[in-house]
Amino acid sequence: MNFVDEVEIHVMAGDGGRGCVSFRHEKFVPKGGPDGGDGGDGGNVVLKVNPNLNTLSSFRKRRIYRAVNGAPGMGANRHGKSGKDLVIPVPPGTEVKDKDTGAVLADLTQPGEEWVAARGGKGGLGNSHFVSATRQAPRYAQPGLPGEERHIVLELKLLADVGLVGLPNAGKSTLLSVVTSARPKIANYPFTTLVPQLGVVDLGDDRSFVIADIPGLIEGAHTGTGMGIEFLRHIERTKVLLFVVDVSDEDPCKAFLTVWNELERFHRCSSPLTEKPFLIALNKMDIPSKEELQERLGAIKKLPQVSSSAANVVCISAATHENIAELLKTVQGLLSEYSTQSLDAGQDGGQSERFLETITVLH
Ligand SMILES: Nc1nc2c(ncn2[C@@H]2O[C@H](COP(=O)(O)OP(=O)(O)OP(=O)(O)O)[C@@H](O)[C@H]2O)c(=O)[nH]1
Ligand SMILES: [Mg+2]
Repeated sequence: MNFVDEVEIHVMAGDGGRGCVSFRHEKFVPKGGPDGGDGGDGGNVVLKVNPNLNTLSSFRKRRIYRAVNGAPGMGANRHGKSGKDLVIPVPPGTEVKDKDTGAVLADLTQPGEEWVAARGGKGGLGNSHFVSATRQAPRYAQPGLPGEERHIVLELKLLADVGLVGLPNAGKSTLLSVVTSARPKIANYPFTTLVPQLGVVDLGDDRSFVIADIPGLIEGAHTGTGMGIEFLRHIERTKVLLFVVDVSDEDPCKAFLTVWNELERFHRCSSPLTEKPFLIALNKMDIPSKEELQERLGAIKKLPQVSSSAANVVCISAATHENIAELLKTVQGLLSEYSTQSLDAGQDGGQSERFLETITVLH
């Protein structure tokens, strides 16, 4: 998937058309009254959510967006035509920021949702508006106002239900490729995944969920080490986190805690990522001996982060597919729990609707 997650564009609304200076020309009336029409308003630049889009890649080809100017007013009190709005389609989950201040201007999530990025200038009034007792023949009309223009940054946050997190080389992409039709790059070296990937897990009976695979995290990722933690924004809105830990590693607890600590340091979210419901997949169970596996599984379960939240730990092998079906069932269970809870609390915020939209896109 050609995935572009951040683009900068320049939006320019249309200028208002100028008002007209004109006088009635009637037979036998040498000096008719003023009849200059108003200028038309400039067109707005509008961003509109199109649920059939899932990338910002179209913005690579075009950076400048200009709406049409309003037409000038004309004689006989005819108003100028208003400029047409320029409507730019964006995918659901697009956050808009001011390029200069970094302030978040809009968060566009619902299909059909619209946001005016630059407002068109008002058209000027024609001279017929400026008649007064002392001035019967005004030779003045207003100019149109200039349209707004600004540089904005569009940032796409993937809308996935489950976010895969783990150290590089843990097997996240392999797992994604096994449970979805996504074909991410897989290789036996760290940082194979450079851009986030999405995939749909189809459980049949109309049950499915979306998984996001992001680049691996390492210690110090929050300071920019490795690929950094910028990619975590793509899992900010997932309902559940799935930690993928390489159980062939002698110390899988350390691997888990490294990732956990980095997630705790990601402060962009309203609530810490570590407060999300999570589960752990101990991957590569085909490599260690049975005893090693039991010992490592026990150690992980005893970690306070895991025991206090009663999180599920499942041993799997993405390579041999062992226990993959069980893992998916557990994930689905956790997601259903989440949905019931958030529906009770009224916090779903249309997420399930959006998630369905995403699925239709990806199939
Ligand atoms: N033996 C074994 N090897 C596995 C298993 N899962 C993944 N691998 C191998 O582990 C290596 C890393 O797999 P990836 O899926 O690329 O790992 P990743 O977590 O996506 O890595 P990054 O993208 O770098 O973060 C590859 O050589 C895989 O073939 C498994 O269950 N058993
Ligand atoms: Mg990967």
